Amino acid sequence: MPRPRVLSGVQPTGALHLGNWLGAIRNWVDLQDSHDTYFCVVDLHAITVPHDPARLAEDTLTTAALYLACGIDPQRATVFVQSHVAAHSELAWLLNCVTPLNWLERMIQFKEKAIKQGDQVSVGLLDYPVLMAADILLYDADLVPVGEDQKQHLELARDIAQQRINARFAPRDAAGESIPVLKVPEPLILKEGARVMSLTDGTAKMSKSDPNEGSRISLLDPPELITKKIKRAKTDPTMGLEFGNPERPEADNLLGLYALLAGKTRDQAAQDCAAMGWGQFKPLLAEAAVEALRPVQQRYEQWRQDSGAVAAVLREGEAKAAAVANETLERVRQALGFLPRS
Ligand code: AQP
Repeated sequence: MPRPRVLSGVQPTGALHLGNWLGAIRNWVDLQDSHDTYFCVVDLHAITVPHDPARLAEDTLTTAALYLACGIDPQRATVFVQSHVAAHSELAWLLNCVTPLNWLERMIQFKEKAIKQGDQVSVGLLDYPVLMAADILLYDADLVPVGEDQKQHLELARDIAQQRINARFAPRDAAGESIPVLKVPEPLILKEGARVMSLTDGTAKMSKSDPNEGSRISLLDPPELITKKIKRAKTDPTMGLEFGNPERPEADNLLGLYALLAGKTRDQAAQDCAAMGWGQFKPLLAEAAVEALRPVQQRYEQWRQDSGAVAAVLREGEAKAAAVANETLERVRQALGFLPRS
């Protein structure tokens, strides 16, 4: 039996942080043995918001190196850069032409990000979910790991595949049965969906694009900076750390982070910290963060010391990814009736 195929990616929109690690990459590492895994750095997505061309290439390389440092193994997973496989852009265009505009206009992430950008909002931002659908559908992915924020986009990818491509364009076999052009992927809901919140506002997601650097711990922050950010993290006047108190989002977030970073169960962490004041808890959290990130940072340095090592992984990944993606693209081109390429 072939292993179920999984595809996921992170945008190189800045330094990867604890949310990207604990909410996404850490889970990918666990999938590598049981699934056929494809992990890409989604650089085409990164330009759907204003970006700095002087940083894009370096951020792309850093993001790929961090995948490897976090434990993604190029022997077991295909690691590549989205824009290196041209089929992503091409399939996105083909899917654009069959996707109703109002499906995109109701996407929550578009509405949220568009508000922040006012009249500067690009067509690319509106089109983000179609590009994401192309990413997933090109690889015949069975499963896509999704957090709460991406569920709506995966649903859209399923609708495009099923209703707009397969239902309209699938060829028929000799018996008259339709042969699906695209595989319809399922969401992979991970058991421990870690949602890491900002250090400066326990109700907002930790995010690369938050202009306040102190709101996040980046995976490459040195120990002193981690300690300083945690020392300055927002707190409340109550003694004792606890989960689930809606009046105390910061306590909930930082205690959750502590459990994940120290490798404790949530019950154990809650028990250990129930009577602690913030002054006692914060150094403990800082130490757990520094220790959890130490091996990641060491492996990152090793990968970056050899200047061609990450690029070599990406070249190999590109070749493997392109072979799969081009086959799918060709199926879609044929189904839509294009003149075959020579
Ligand atoms: N705070 C978070 N907690 C848990 N998971 C998170 N992810 C991001 N932030 C958190 C997960 O990381 C993966 C990749 O994210 P992305 O870079 O594609 O886009 P994003 O979700 O928009 O991440 P950011 O950091 O907030 O980036 P910007 O600021 O550029 O928009 C996804 O699986 C996501 O769930």
